Amino acid sequence: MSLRRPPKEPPAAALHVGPAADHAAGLPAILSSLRHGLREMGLRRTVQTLRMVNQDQGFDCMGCAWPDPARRHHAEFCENGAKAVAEEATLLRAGPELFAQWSVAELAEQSDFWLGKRGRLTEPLYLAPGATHYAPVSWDDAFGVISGALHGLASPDEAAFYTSGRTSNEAAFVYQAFVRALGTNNLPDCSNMCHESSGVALEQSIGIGKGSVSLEDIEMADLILVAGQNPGTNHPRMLSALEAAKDRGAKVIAINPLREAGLSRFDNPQKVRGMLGRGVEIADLHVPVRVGGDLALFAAVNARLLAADALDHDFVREHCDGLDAVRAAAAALDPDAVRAATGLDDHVVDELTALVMASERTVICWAMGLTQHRHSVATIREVVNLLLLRGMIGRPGAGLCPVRGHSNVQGDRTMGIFEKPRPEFLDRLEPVLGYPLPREHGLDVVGTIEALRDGRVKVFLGMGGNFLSAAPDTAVTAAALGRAELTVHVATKLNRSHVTPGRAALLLPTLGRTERDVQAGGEQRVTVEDSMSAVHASRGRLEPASRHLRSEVAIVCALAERTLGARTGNVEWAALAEDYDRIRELVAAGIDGFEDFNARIEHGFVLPHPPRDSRSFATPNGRAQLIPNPLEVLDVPPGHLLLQTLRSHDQYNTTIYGLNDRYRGIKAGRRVVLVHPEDLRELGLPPGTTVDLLGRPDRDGTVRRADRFRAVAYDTPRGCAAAYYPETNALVPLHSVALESGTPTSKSVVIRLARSG
Ligand SMILES: Nc1nc2c(c(=O)[nH]1)N[C@H]1C(S)=C(S)[C@@H](COP(=O)(O)OP(=O)(O)OC[C@H]3O[C@@H](n4cnc5c(=O)[nH]c(N)nc54)[C@H](O)[C@@H]3O)O[C@H]1N2
Ligand SMILES: Nc1nc2c(c(=O)[nH]1)N[C@H]1C(S)=C(S)[C@@H](COP(=O)(O)OP(=O)(O)OC[C@H]3O[C@@H](n4cnc5c(=O)[nH]c(N)nc54)[C@H](O)[C@@H]3O)O[C@H]1N2
Ligand SMILES: [Mo]
Repeated sequence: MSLRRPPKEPPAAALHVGPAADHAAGLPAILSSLRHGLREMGLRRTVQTLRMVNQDQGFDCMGCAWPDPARRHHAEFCENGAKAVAEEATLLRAGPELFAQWSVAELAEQSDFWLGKRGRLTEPLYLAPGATHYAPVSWDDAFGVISGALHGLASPDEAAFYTSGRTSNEAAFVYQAFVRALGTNNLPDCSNMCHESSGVALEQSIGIGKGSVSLEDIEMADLILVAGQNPGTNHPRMLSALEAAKDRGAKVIAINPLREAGLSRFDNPQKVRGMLGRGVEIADLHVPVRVGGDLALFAAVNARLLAADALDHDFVREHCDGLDAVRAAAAALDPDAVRAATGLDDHVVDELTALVMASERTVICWAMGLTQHRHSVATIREVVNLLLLRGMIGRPGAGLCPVRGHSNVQGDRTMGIFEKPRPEFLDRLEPVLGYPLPREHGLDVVGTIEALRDGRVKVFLGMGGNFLSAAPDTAVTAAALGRAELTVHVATKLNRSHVTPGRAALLLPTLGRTERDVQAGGEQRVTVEDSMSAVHASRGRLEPASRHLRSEVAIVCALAERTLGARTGNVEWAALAEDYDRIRELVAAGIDGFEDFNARIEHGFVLPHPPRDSRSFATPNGRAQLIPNPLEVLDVPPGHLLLQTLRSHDQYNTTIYGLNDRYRGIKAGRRVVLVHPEDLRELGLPPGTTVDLLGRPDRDGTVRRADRFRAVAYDTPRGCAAAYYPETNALVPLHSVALESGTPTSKSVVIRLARSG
């Protein structure tokens, strides 16, 4: 294949819109993942790799953070995981020839899809100040460049260290230890854009920022609410758990502006009836809430529970504060405001409430549809209020289930990847590391972009991820990164952040989770924590994509040694990289819940969760908090729509696998905007019209825009629209963040449509 001529993406005219599917998985899912695997890896490697996903001696799937069932199917099969694995285990290589031929400016003109399809990075690369092309550099020189830049800063707070959620516990632990040894808490991470709102709300309400259920709880529940989540695409293995619950008689309610395929019917590819395409109906009730209407919806359900006195009085008396305040807020709730915010008829809310009242074991699952709005923290507190009023925390078959995205995003937080570490966390860790840890809060993702833009941060290091494309306000973020003196990315594959460099840039290739990690002390394992706080080992088996690759742990330790010297406090950096057991010893001594870490990874273990384990709450007064939340109705001016930016079936965050969204009937293109047919009619835009998406002007008159989208008539509530991330990130204003959590409001962007010129 000639590197000069990229395979052209299909022209806009190829885009095809068919009917949306009413079910997920089944045979098409298997065929799709096999096709993807074969194209990237060939037959032998496909079979070899897929056999090791989530098996006892294999690697942890990077597809999502949904836990593994104790009894595994022969292949714990999921299209999502198979594609994520193929993406990493691909035989394609982005070697130095590619970077010799293509300038950074030329690479930047290519699509995300094209960049990712170049294959695995093979050697460290350096873009010197003023250079046009990345060129190979030795690891040693690369570390020299970074340590030189860090030493040149007036303060360690002029550097920021991003983490994406694939980083293992071991790498995350040494990374935060290094960053804090430098003297800063500038540790932004993908969580800031993801489940931060969940963490903030849960900390306030129940004293711990994690979910309170196990997989068994899901299977034992009699009622499961799935709010703001599209498991058929993003957590396909969750459908098996929902199916198991349904087999035992549970009811499932989907709360979602869209009627997502996996929730309406699921053909379990592990079962014959699923293979033949006669799956089970998953959702018993679909609640088509307006975008951003969940706060009002949950408040309205809670008001009905209070009015009917359908409370677990013993639980509330023994464990909760705030009943009177919540009662007063419920009494003051304005039914018209609820109707305006939710777009729902009262009888739908009544039906939902009746199901909640009839349930003895309720689980609520949620994801980005709840966390990426201005009032997300309040929304999630209202979700918690519901379960507290009903006594559904710390009861088998019941509880809170924020479904995480990246496979170790929860573990990274546990290891201390957090710009606002709790003092108790630092107090416990400090004597173990043996050097002082900074206390002042650091920058989150949005804070980092602002600081780069204003010249307050000069060195940016990304441990994985694709900071530019994942972040809001693409043009602003690109310009901000461009002002940095040095940008460094530790990565497996090429992406847009790498071709939007600072004045100088380094690209450091690393091992993926599928690959063998051999250090001086022998072959290494790493560990990860899933969405339900279970920690287990992961061991790669494939030969690394190139002999130059280093593990994330090895990269951090070598950089720390180069920058700080061989030893900092009690930490000997090189020794940690030789044998990861030594890292786990530090974790065992310094972080709660990891006693005997090395001994226990063999079989895995579940971290303590006081509300789940003993109905105890580590809030300031030891009680769970019922918190009243004033209603917010988003203001959408006439002629405007409320846009949510979501994932297609053929992408993993900013990595685009393909251009189809099978379940939603979209083929061969991603620049589509889904709008209610009546709204299109009122706007005078027949389906199929090419439109530009325009944001509301800023005070200085700036209008954010994303051009040339196909308008598609779709079953979504009136006044709402949907389009894919990351193409639409340019529309999300940097300053538009969730109250208290700072999460960009990627699920509620006010836009208008204009016919493209
Ligand atoms: N294949 C695949 N798997 C993934 C990922 C991926 O990109 N691809 N990403 C991973 C990551 S990091 C994450 S965080 C998760 C994300 O998993 P999801 O949260 O399922 O991802 P989104 O596509 O953002 O979908 C949000 C869902 O919320 C709904 N929604 C939008 N706005 C609202 C609202 O206001 N209220 C309600 N009730 N619903 C709303 C949308 O219609 C959509 O169904 O998936 C993880 N798994
Ligand atoms: N508009 C809008 N924006 C969003 C969202 C949204 O719903 N709408 N969702 C947000 C969410 S939930 C999230 S989590 C973020 C995601 O933000 P990120 O986590 O930053 O983005 P990813 O696309 O997951 O990162 C992919 C890159 O990670 C690198 N990579 C893959 N595997 C490894 C590995 O093992 N090690 C290393 N070092 N690198 C690796 C590859 O180079 C790949 O290109 O985006 C957020 N942005
Ligand atoms: Mo995420």
